[in-house]
Amino acid sequence: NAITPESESKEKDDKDWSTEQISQSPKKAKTQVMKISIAQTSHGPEWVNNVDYFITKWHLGRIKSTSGDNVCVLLSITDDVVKVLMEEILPANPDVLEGVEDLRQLSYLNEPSLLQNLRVRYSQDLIYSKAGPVLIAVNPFKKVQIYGKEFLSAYQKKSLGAPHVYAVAAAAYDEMMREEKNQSIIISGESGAGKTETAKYAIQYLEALGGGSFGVENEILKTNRILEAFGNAKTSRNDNSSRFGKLMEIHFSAEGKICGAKLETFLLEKSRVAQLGNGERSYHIFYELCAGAPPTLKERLKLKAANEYNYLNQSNCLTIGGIDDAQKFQKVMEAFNIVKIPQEYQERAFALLAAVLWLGNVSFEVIDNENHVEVVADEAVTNVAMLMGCNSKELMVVLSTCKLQAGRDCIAKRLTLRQATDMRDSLAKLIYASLFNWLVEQINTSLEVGKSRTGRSISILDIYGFESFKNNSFEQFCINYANERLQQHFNLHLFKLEQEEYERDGIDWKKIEFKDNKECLDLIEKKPIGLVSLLDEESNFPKGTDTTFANKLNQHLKANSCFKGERGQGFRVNHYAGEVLYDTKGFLEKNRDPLHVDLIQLLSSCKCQLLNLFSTKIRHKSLKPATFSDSMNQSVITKFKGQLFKLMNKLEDTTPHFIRCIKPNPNQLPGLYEENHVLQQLRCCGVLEIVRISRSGYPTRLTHQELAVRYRLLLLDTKISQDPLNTSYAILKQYNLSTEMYQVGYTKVYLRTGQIGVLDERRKYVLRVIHGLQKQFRGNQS
Ligand code: AD9
Ligand code: MG
Repeated sequence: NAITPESESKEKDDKDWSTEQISQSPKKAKTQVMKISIAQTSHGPEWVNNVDYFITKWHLGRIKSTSGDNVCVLLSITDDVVKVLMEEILPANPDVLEGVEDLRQLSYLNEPSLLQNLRVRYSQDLIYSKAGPVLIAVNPFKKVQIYGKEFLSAYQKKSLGAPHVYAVAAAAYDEMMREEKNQSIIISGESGAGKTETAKYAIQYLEALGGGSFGVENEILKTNRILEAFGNAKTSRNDNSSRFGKLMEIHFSAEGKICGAKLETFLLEKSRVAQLGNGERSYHIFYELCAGAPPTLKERLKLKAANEYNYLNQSNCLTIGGIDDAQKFQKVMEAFNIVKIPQEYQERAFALLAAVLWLGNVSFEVIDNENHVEVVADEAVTNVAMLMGCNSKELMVVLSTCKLQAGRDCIAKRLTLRQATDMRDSLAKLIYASLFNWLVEQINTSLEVGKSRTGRSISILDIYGFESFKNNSFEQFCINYANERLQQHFNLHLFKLEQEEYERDGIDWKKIEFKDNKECLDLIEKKPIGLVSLLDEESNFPKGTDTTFANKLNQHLKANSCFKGERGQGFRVNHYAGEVLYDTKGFLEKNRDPLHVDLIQLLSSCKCQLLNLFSTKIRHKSLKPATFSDSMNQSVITKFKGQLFKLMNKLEDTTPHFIRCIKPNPNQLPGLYEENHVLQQLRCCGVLEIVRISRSGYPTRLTHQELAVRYRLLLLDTKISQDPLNTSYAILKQYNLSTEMYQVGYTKVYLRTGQIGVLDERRKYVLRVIHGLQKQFRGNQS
């Protein structure tokens, strides 16, 4: 169903074909047979929720004849001849370019050609490819024998050069040592595309380089077990989905040995603690604890099976195929020891997890006809109080009332069922998020051993990729905003690299234009009239609602071409990766993320040191003077924006290496390459952008040596010196390639799209003639 890999072996026609004439002079094509791709558009299943997304199927074929705008094409798979419009066909690449390592080697950089090239490689388990400076990793969803000791050492010794995440890590390391400049490896891609796995392989490479006397080099990967247990969950898209972003900064000594590391995390999805989509799970650690805690610990924590807890059993999904939660729990305990979390604190952490689970079972009883409630005094609330180390009466009061200041007096007002449930869930989320942050601190303390005096580091960023669902809320907005920022970084860097290469090789390089995403970033960030500012303004406004927010956007942002207002509560943003329709429902509340003073007070009154610590931290932040830039009074989006700015500043001081992970099918299955699924991601993660940049320049680059070796046989004038540069010149001249079509640099020849096809066609022709002559010669001899 794609431009099928029909190659020489299946050729129905002996005639030579050219890929070039098709775009240059269709009329000449009448007598030629060509390899082309035809698009067939039809409505497809709604795997991506863009309103009118079309599935395009590409077929490989050859042009039989042309008449006016029409072309008759012989389809390679079916042998059918179809009549299509000239504009519906695209040239395919010559077979010599099938499955190339770097997509930019392709003469024709159209979408079907890229898809075809990646498909050919994927079918041979070549999951890594390059698009110029960017590594593309297509998730194999199975074990591929390309990792481990042998490969690590081959990439260290440079005896293997094929695209690989190890090669990226090696390049980053070498450049850091050579240039004494910090490096970053920026990994992106949609959920389940393989970012976290790829990040682990990059760390594995760096760890294998060894450490000094610090011993941290063996710890970094192991801390991942803690992070994944507490920060990953099964979602509909990935059984091990990271619900936070992370930046791992690895420090090196002057000798190039690992001497420490620092972890930074972004925006953990708190809502998952209390609310699950059907078929999804909460954070792994809850199930692991229930399944794997030793009996004595279970007894102390009053722990039951996972299905007894409302927070876990609401989604009809308690286990993950092929995963043994109990065994995983052992691994987490080991990792806790590696990070040197004292036994006593480990148990406190587990007690808090149990408290969160029991909180979900706390229930309320309506006591009047205004829906006011009282907490039901059962085993759940008693256990929560015991595990948190507080008085259960006090806990019940906090969960069912709120204190109001009336003049000098403080009065308690009963909560409604809805309010009380929210209060209970807020407490669970607060405890869990604080625990997560505390663990990150513990990991950092443990990894920080030998703070690098050299300041040399490699940072690995594993952050959520662009998201576009049927329903897009505040979370998607934050994620896409982060991606928009990263995309800008990516664009700037890529263009700089391109230009540098041309300049280095001494060729004339008029600045190519490129579409940046400044307008979209302005739409989001501009002060005082941007999405973030308007959201904050409305969140601070007591009477603000999601609808008034939507109206405000409509009123103020109309002029920006990346914005489209919608009726009701929606709005559209034209992101670099496509248009996303957001629903403002819940935006204000999620952005305010109110912290209840009563809950913080409760935490500080508990007999649990961890909870006291959490409350101190929160208070410490909130007691700072309420300046505009103060972090506690900041909304979630403003905090996130600040974090992003810090991240971008850090990344800007590094040499970036980009990895784009691609998910070949939505079902997490091995061996299944769904073209449209891949295409959408190539568009989203900017691979097409790289290709577009290349297209506006000179996509084919051959060293003079390469050109000479392959095409010398075409030279009519055999007296030309053997020097590769002279040979290059002579070949280009002989074929009268217009000077606009190529440039000759110090080391390479740069060709415009399609030119290599012209040369290759000639080469084939000459080879055939030689072959014929040889045959004739042999015939004459015998
Ligand atoms: V999410 O945005 O955190 O939901 P990721 O991180 O992009 O997502 P992840 O790395 O978790 O995806 O990969 C998903 C699954 O794909 C893994 O659990 C593996 O089963 C599988 N995977 C990914 N990369 C590889 C690989 N190089 N080799 C084998 C892989 N399997
Ligand atoms: Mg992940």
